[in-house]
Order: sequence, then C-alpha cells, then structure tokens
Amino acid sequence: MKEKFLWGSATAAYQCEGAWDAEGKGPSIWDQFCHSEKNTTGITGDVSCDFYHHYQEDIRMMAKGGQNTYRFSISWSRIVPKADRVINEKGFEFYDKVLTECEKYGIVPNVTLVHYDLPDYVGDQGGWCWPDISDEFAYYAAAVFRHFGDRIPLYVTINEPTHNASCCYMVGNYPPNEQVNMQHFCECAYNMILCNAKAIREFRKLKLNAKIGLVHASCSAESVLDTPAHREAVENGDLFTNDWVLDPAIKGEIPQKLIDKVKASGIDLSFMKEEDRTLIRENTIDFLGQNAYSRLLVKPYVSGETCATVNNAGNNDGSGKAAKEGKTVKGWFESDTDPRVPLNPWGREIYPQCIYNTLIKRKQKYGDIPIYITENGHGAYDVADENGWVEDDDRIQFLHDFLEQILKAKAEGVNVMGYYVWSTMDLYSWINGYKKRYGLVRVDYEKGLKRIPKKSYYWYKQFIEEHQDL
Ligand code: BGP
Repeated sequence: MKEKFLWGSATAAYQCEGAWDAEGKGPSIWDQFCHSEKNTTGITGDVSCDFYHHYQEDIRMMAKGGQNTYRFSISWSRIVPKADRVINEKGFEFYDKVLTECEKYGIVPNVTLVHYDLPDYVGDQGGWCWPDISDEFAYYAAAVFRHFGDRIPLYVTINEPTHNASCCYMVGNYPPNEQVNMQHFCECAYNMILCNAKAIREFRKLKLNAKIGLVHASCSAESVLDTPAHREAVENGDLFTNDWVLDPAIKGEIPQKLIDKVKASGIDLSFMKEEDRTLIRENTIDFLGQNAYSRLLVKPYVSGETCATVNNAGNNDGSGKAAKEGKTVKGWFESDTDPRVPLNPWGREIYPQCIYNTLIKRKQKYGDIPIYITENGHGAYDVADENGWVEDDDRIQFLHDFLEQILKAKAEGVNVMGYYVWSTMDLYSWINGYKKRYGLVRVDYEKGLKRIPKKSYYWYKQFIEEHQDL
C-alpha cells in the first residue's frame, strides 16, 4: 500500500523545551555555552517558548493546522544527565507524554536523537572529538530504542552533521567555538559517521517496526559558470559539504578521493581504523532527511588561507548583511555570490530552485532512497499588530516557492515522502536569539508565551488540504 505523504513541522529540544534543569536533566553543551561569558548576547534557551509545559497546546495546534507529523528531538542530557550513565526516567516520562499527545491526533513522530545539544559531560571529554563518543552515543541511542520501540516510526540519529561540524570547528560560533581547526573538524566528522553507524547497529538488533535516517543540512553545490575549473570546484564543494556524510550513511563508504585529498592537505588521519570500514558498510540509513534553506554556491579556489564565516553569528540588529557568509577551503573551493539572487534579512540567498537541483542530484547518486524534507523555513523579523497577528507574506512566498520545486522533483520521480516547515512555533535561533523568527505560530515572549497562529499557519493548512492526493 502506498504510504501517506507526511505534512508537518519541526522543532529541536534546546531551541523550544526550556526547563533546562528540570526533573533531573543534566546540562548540555548549549546550556554551558549560553551561561558562559562566551555568549556575548546573554540570551539563552533556559525558558524559550517553554514547550516542556506547553506541549499539549502546541501539538493540538499542529493537528488543527492539518499537520499529520511532527519532527522533534530528544535532549540527550535529559535521558543521560551525567557521566555515570544512570538513566533519568523522568526524561523518558516527558517524551512519553509528548508521544501520547501525538498519538491522540494521529500525528506521526519523527524523532532526532541529537540536535547539536551534546551532554556537557560529553563536551568535557572533547565533545564530537572524544574518541569514545560513538560508544557513548550508542549507549544512549540503545536506551532510547528500547524505551520507545515502535512508538516512534521514524528515528533520526544526528541533525546536520556537516553544518554542526562546521559551526563547531570551522566558524567557531557553536560550542566548543574553535575556528578553522581542520584537524578537529575531520575528527568530529569521522566520529559523527561512527556515531551514526553504531546507533544504527543498536537499532537493527531490536528489529523494530520503524525506520532510521539522518538529517543533512546542505544542498548540492552549484556554480554560476560552467568551466572545467568551476566543475572541479563543485565536485570539491560536494566532497566537503555533502559526500563525506551522505556516502557513508547511504552507501556505506567514505569516498577515497576525499580521504586522499584530506591526507594531502596535511591532516593526520590515524584516528581512522580499518575495522570501522565494516561497521560503516553494514549500518546504513533507511531514509534521508534533507533540509532546505539556501544554495551552496562555489567558485574555483584562487588564493588565501582556509576560513569560514556565517552572517548570523550573534547579530539581531540587521547587520547580518555586512558580515558575509562564506568559506574558503584552501586548494578546494571558495564560496561565491550571485548579485541576481535576492537575500533574506540575514544575507542568505533565497533561491528555491536549489532544492529541486539537490533532489535530482540525490536521485542520480543514491537512487530511490526515501527522502523527507525535514526542515524548510524563512527567518524574519516578524511584525505583529496589537493583537499579535502576523501577516507573514514573505514566509508564505518562501514556503510556496520551495514547495513548488520540491513537488516538481517528486513529480519527476524523486522519492519524496514528507515535508516539514521549520519551525512549528517561534523558538530560540542558535546564536541569534528570539528576534529571528521562523514559526508558523507566533510566541509572544512578553505576554506569557501566548501562542498566536500567523497567516502562514492558515496558508499551510490550506496547502495541505489541497495536496492530499500525493
Ligand atoms: C538548521 C537547524 C535548526 C534551525 C535552522 C535555522 O540548520 O537544524 O535547528 O535553527 O537551521 O537556523 P538559524 O536559527 O541559525 O537561523
């Protein structure tokens, strides 16, 4: 029987739950970072939109909006708060209640095991660079699989390995805030591949009636010009941002070309072990979560040292346009810009065709693997009237244009099985805080965290109704 297309929206634990130290939860690296002086804005996710106490209202709102799936993440440090590995049953209880609420409305849960927020005790050992992190992650993952079993039909191991690794060890805006540490970037990346494989090994042991996948951040690389040098830059851009995680996760192998290139740039790869190859080969994903925000535009490398910046690092004042987002990877590629393409208020391209191009490329490379668009959203300075009503026509246009491209790819045979708007309601935006909003539902932070659906919420409801025959 044909599976029902999933229509929903997404959140992540640190960004929406609040209750950062409630009922036995241990601190995560994000709690630690946001409470430290490294957090120059002083803004934290301590309370955020307090999903921890508002989940019933939020899930009811999803159902009323016609959504039949909800992507959220589990806070690892709610389940395993400390290095002694003792499970916090209260943590499980919270997510049990969330699942019960989803079940009440027939909402399919799509649950991520880690969305950036490593437990702080893992951070203390070196975080993603800790050589034992994959065993620690597998322990936590196995506990989650045993507890929830088939109640969760869609599990995700890691959210956005590439983006996370880049922010932690290249840009340095996410903890542990290391800038252009290529050695650590590579160790982190490799450990993420191992974490994914070891969690899947635990998952398969239980023979659950459920599927497991990984959520990937980046679209496929593109260039403005089509010269041999540009084609090579595109290939390098893909190796650096897409293939290193997608090839092992889907095909079970790390591209040899990547290994050779990384070695040639002087990285010590002694952390790669021969026995890991079998582990990676035997434990691949069932589905891919592809996020959709903006294009990865590259040009040939010309000069300069490796560097990386994002335009959304710690600004809520509109100065984003000044600090240009981009990367130079010495000997590989440089980021490019295209003046013809409009930008959002944070200087990111609005280029819906990138998701069509990406989906077509994914099919060419990985065949019919089921794909869920696990995030697609527009960050904006929303303006509300005195009743909290937001006419977010810019967000509606953005979502409409991306959906058009996604459905075009689906009509051409890409196995797209679901779609999630980022985000369900307004929540904490990493580093940016609360002014950059993505929600379908407004959260009034000044008035008791009141929820008010935006125009986009009603537009999305209607769009779902009109696309029931997918
Ligand atoms: C993705 C993350 C989300 C979300 C989104 C918007 O990369 O998975 O957690 O935050 O980007 O990003 P930002 O809030 O930085 O604008």
